[in-house]
Amino acid sequence: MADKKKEKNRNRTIDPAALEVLASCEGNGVETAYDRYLNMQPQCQYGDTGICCTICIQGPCRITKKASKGICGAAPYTIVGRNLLRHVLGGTAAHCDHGMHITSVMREIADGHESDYSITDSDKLKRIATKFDIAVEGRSEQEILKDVVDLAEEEFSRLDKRTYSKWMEKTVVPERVQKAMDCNIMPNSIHKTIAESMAQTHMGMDADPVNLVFQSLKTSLCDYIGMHISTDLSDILFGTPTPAVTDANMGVLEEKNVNIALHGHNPILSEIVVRAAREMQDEAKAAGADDIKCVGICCTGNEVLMRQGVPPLTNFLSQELAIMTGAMDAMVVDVQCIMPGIQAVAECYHTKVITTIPNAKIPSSYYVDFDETRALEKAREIVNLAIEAYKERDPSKVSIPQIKNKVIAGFSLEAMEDILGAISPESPIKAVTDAVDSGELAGVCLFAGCNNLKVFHDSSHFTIATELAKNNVLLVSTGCAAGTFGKLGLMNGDAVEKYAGDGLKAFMKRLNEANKGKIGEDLPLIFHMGSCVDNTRCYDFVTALAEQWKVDTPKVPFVASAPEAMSEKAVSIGSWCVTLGVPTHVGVMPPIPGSPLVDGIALQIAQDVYGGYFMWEEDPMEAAKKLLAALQERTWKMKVHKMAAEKYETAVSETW
Ligand code: BF8
Ligand code: SF4
Repeated sequence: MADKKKEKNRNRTIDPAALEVLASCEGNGVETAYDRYLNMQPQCQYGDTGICCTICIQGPCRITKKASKGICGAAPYTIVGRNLLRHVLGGTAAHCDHGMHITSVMREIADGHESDYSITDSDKLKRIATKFDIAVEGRSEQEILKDVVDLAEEEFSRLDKRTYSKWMEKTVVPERVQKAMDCNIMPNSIHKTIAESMAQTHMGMDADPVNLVFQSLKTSLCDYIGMHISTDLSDILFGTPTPAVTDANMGVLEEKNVNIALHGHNPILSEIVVRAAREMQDEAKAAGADDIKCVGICCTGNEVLMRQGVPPLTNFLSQELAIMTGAMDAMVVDVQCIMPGIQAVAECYHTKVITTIPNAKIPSSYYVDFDETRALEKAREIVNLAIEAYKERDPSKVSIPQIKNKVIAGFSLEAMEDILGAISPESPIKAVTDAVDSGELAGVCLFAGCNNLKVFHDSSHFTIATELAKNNVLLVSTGCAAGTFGKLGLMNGDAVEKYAGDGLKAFMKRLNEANKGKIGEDLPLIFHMGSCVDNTRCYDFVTALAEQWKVDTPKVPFVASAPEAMSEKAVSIGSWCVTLGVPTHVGVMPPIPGSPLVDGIALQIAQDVYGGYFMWEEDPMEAAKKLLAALQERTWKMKVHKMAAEKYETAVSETW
């Protein structure tokens, strides 16, 4: 239950730049999510615990002492299970829509149509093709690409029930594929599974909570597949990220520049706007500006940070505050996590909100139909709108917090392997497994996920990460969690000195010495692995660790944490993490406890079946303890199993 006292405080953030903007705009009538959260209190407890059903229009049905079932007779476990599956579906559909969009752009290139896009990373294309047994030798790039695109399209559309997802089959350890087959949750394809799940949650369909939870997991595996396709194809199209150095937080805005925020998720739009902005300096100068500055918000910000070194401005919760600096000329958005509230805020300033995608429009915003077949032309149109807006800027409203921190980002798994390979050339990943085996590192933690006003903005991310660093956990991050760490100065070498325990410090020192001069900077405390779809890069890391240790993933001392989870995508990602063997902390209570049965499946039964499980914990210090305990349990068990294997000269036990 939320503490009512803390809900009187509008300034629910620890980001000093966000605090400064909130303070400077106090009382000026501009409303943000921080205000609306207070207006929303108290929030409905039926919805909060998952026992409100609106699946049919006899509803809403709420479970109370008087009404223990919905009008149709649905028990709380059915209502909670069905709502859970609908959440996972929302997340999966969003990621897969993103993946389809990239696939459609690749299809244009593969079919030889004229396009402003082209293949940047031919090596990655060949690596992906080889993974899927697509012939590479003696074939043109175009021929290989055509086969890769055919396969990607099939991953979305296959109806044959005897053929299973190749992207799943080839990117996880075989034991995980077997587990999915044994539990009957191995997807044939994305669209088929989404249709099944939507049908399953219709009124009068599935009432069995276990069946609903298993279908949630099957759907979440489609989320994994769609995300993996997105990452792989984006790398082929725009390049596999390599380390990039820049700054993060509001201080990256330049008063004398045309400032353009790239907000949303898909690099198809943001990459080309960055390109157009770099070509249009003269137009900006003609309007009286020094230059054009692109900055990133949310995951498309992560995409262009990873590949283009574009500075990240802020993360999800503070997106409206970016406009309130008075120095934002355009906020260009594509899909997902774009608060409709940005338009009302923009109307108090000169900022143009530019929507671009047919299924993500905001009333009163500028709409530029981003037709990828005329991508550069459209991007120039967008940049021109920003330049026009710059001329309307009111200097009396400009107030940019002078707060920024150095960020070293761009750590694709390939880039990580390059760095780890400097101390372990034969098998880069062995640098990590050796450090865990020797006790130098306690394990690895992925920080993923959003911001959520139910907890203080950025606070849980910061507290848990620094606590784990102190306890020698190697940290990787994506999404808005990575946004926090960049803004608050945890993604640079100084943070290692400040926060890492002795073991982690020693490990980082070895890495820095072996990689001297490669990046021109010391390696960061937390490795930025990209946007939310790039959580699959992090899971490839888990797979690589499992392969190195020769165990199934539930044995690997790797945990995940979404301290400020908010979106349906966070629910679907968390669900596949658990299915694929990762203990997963969620720092905001999801709408599940209305059914102790479904709650028990998430917390305990999942572990018995899949080896991964959820941990709900809102208190960040407690969460850090639970994550550490999960890592310790795994390192201890692995040691015991290894000793037994050596003694009896056998393979390491498959059980967990
Ligand atoms: O996909 S972390 S708030 S921006 S959902 Fe959204 Fe959450 Fe941010 Fe990226 Ni991911
Ligand atoms: Fe109520 Fe059943 Fe309809 Fe849900 S599906 S709203 S529980 S009648």
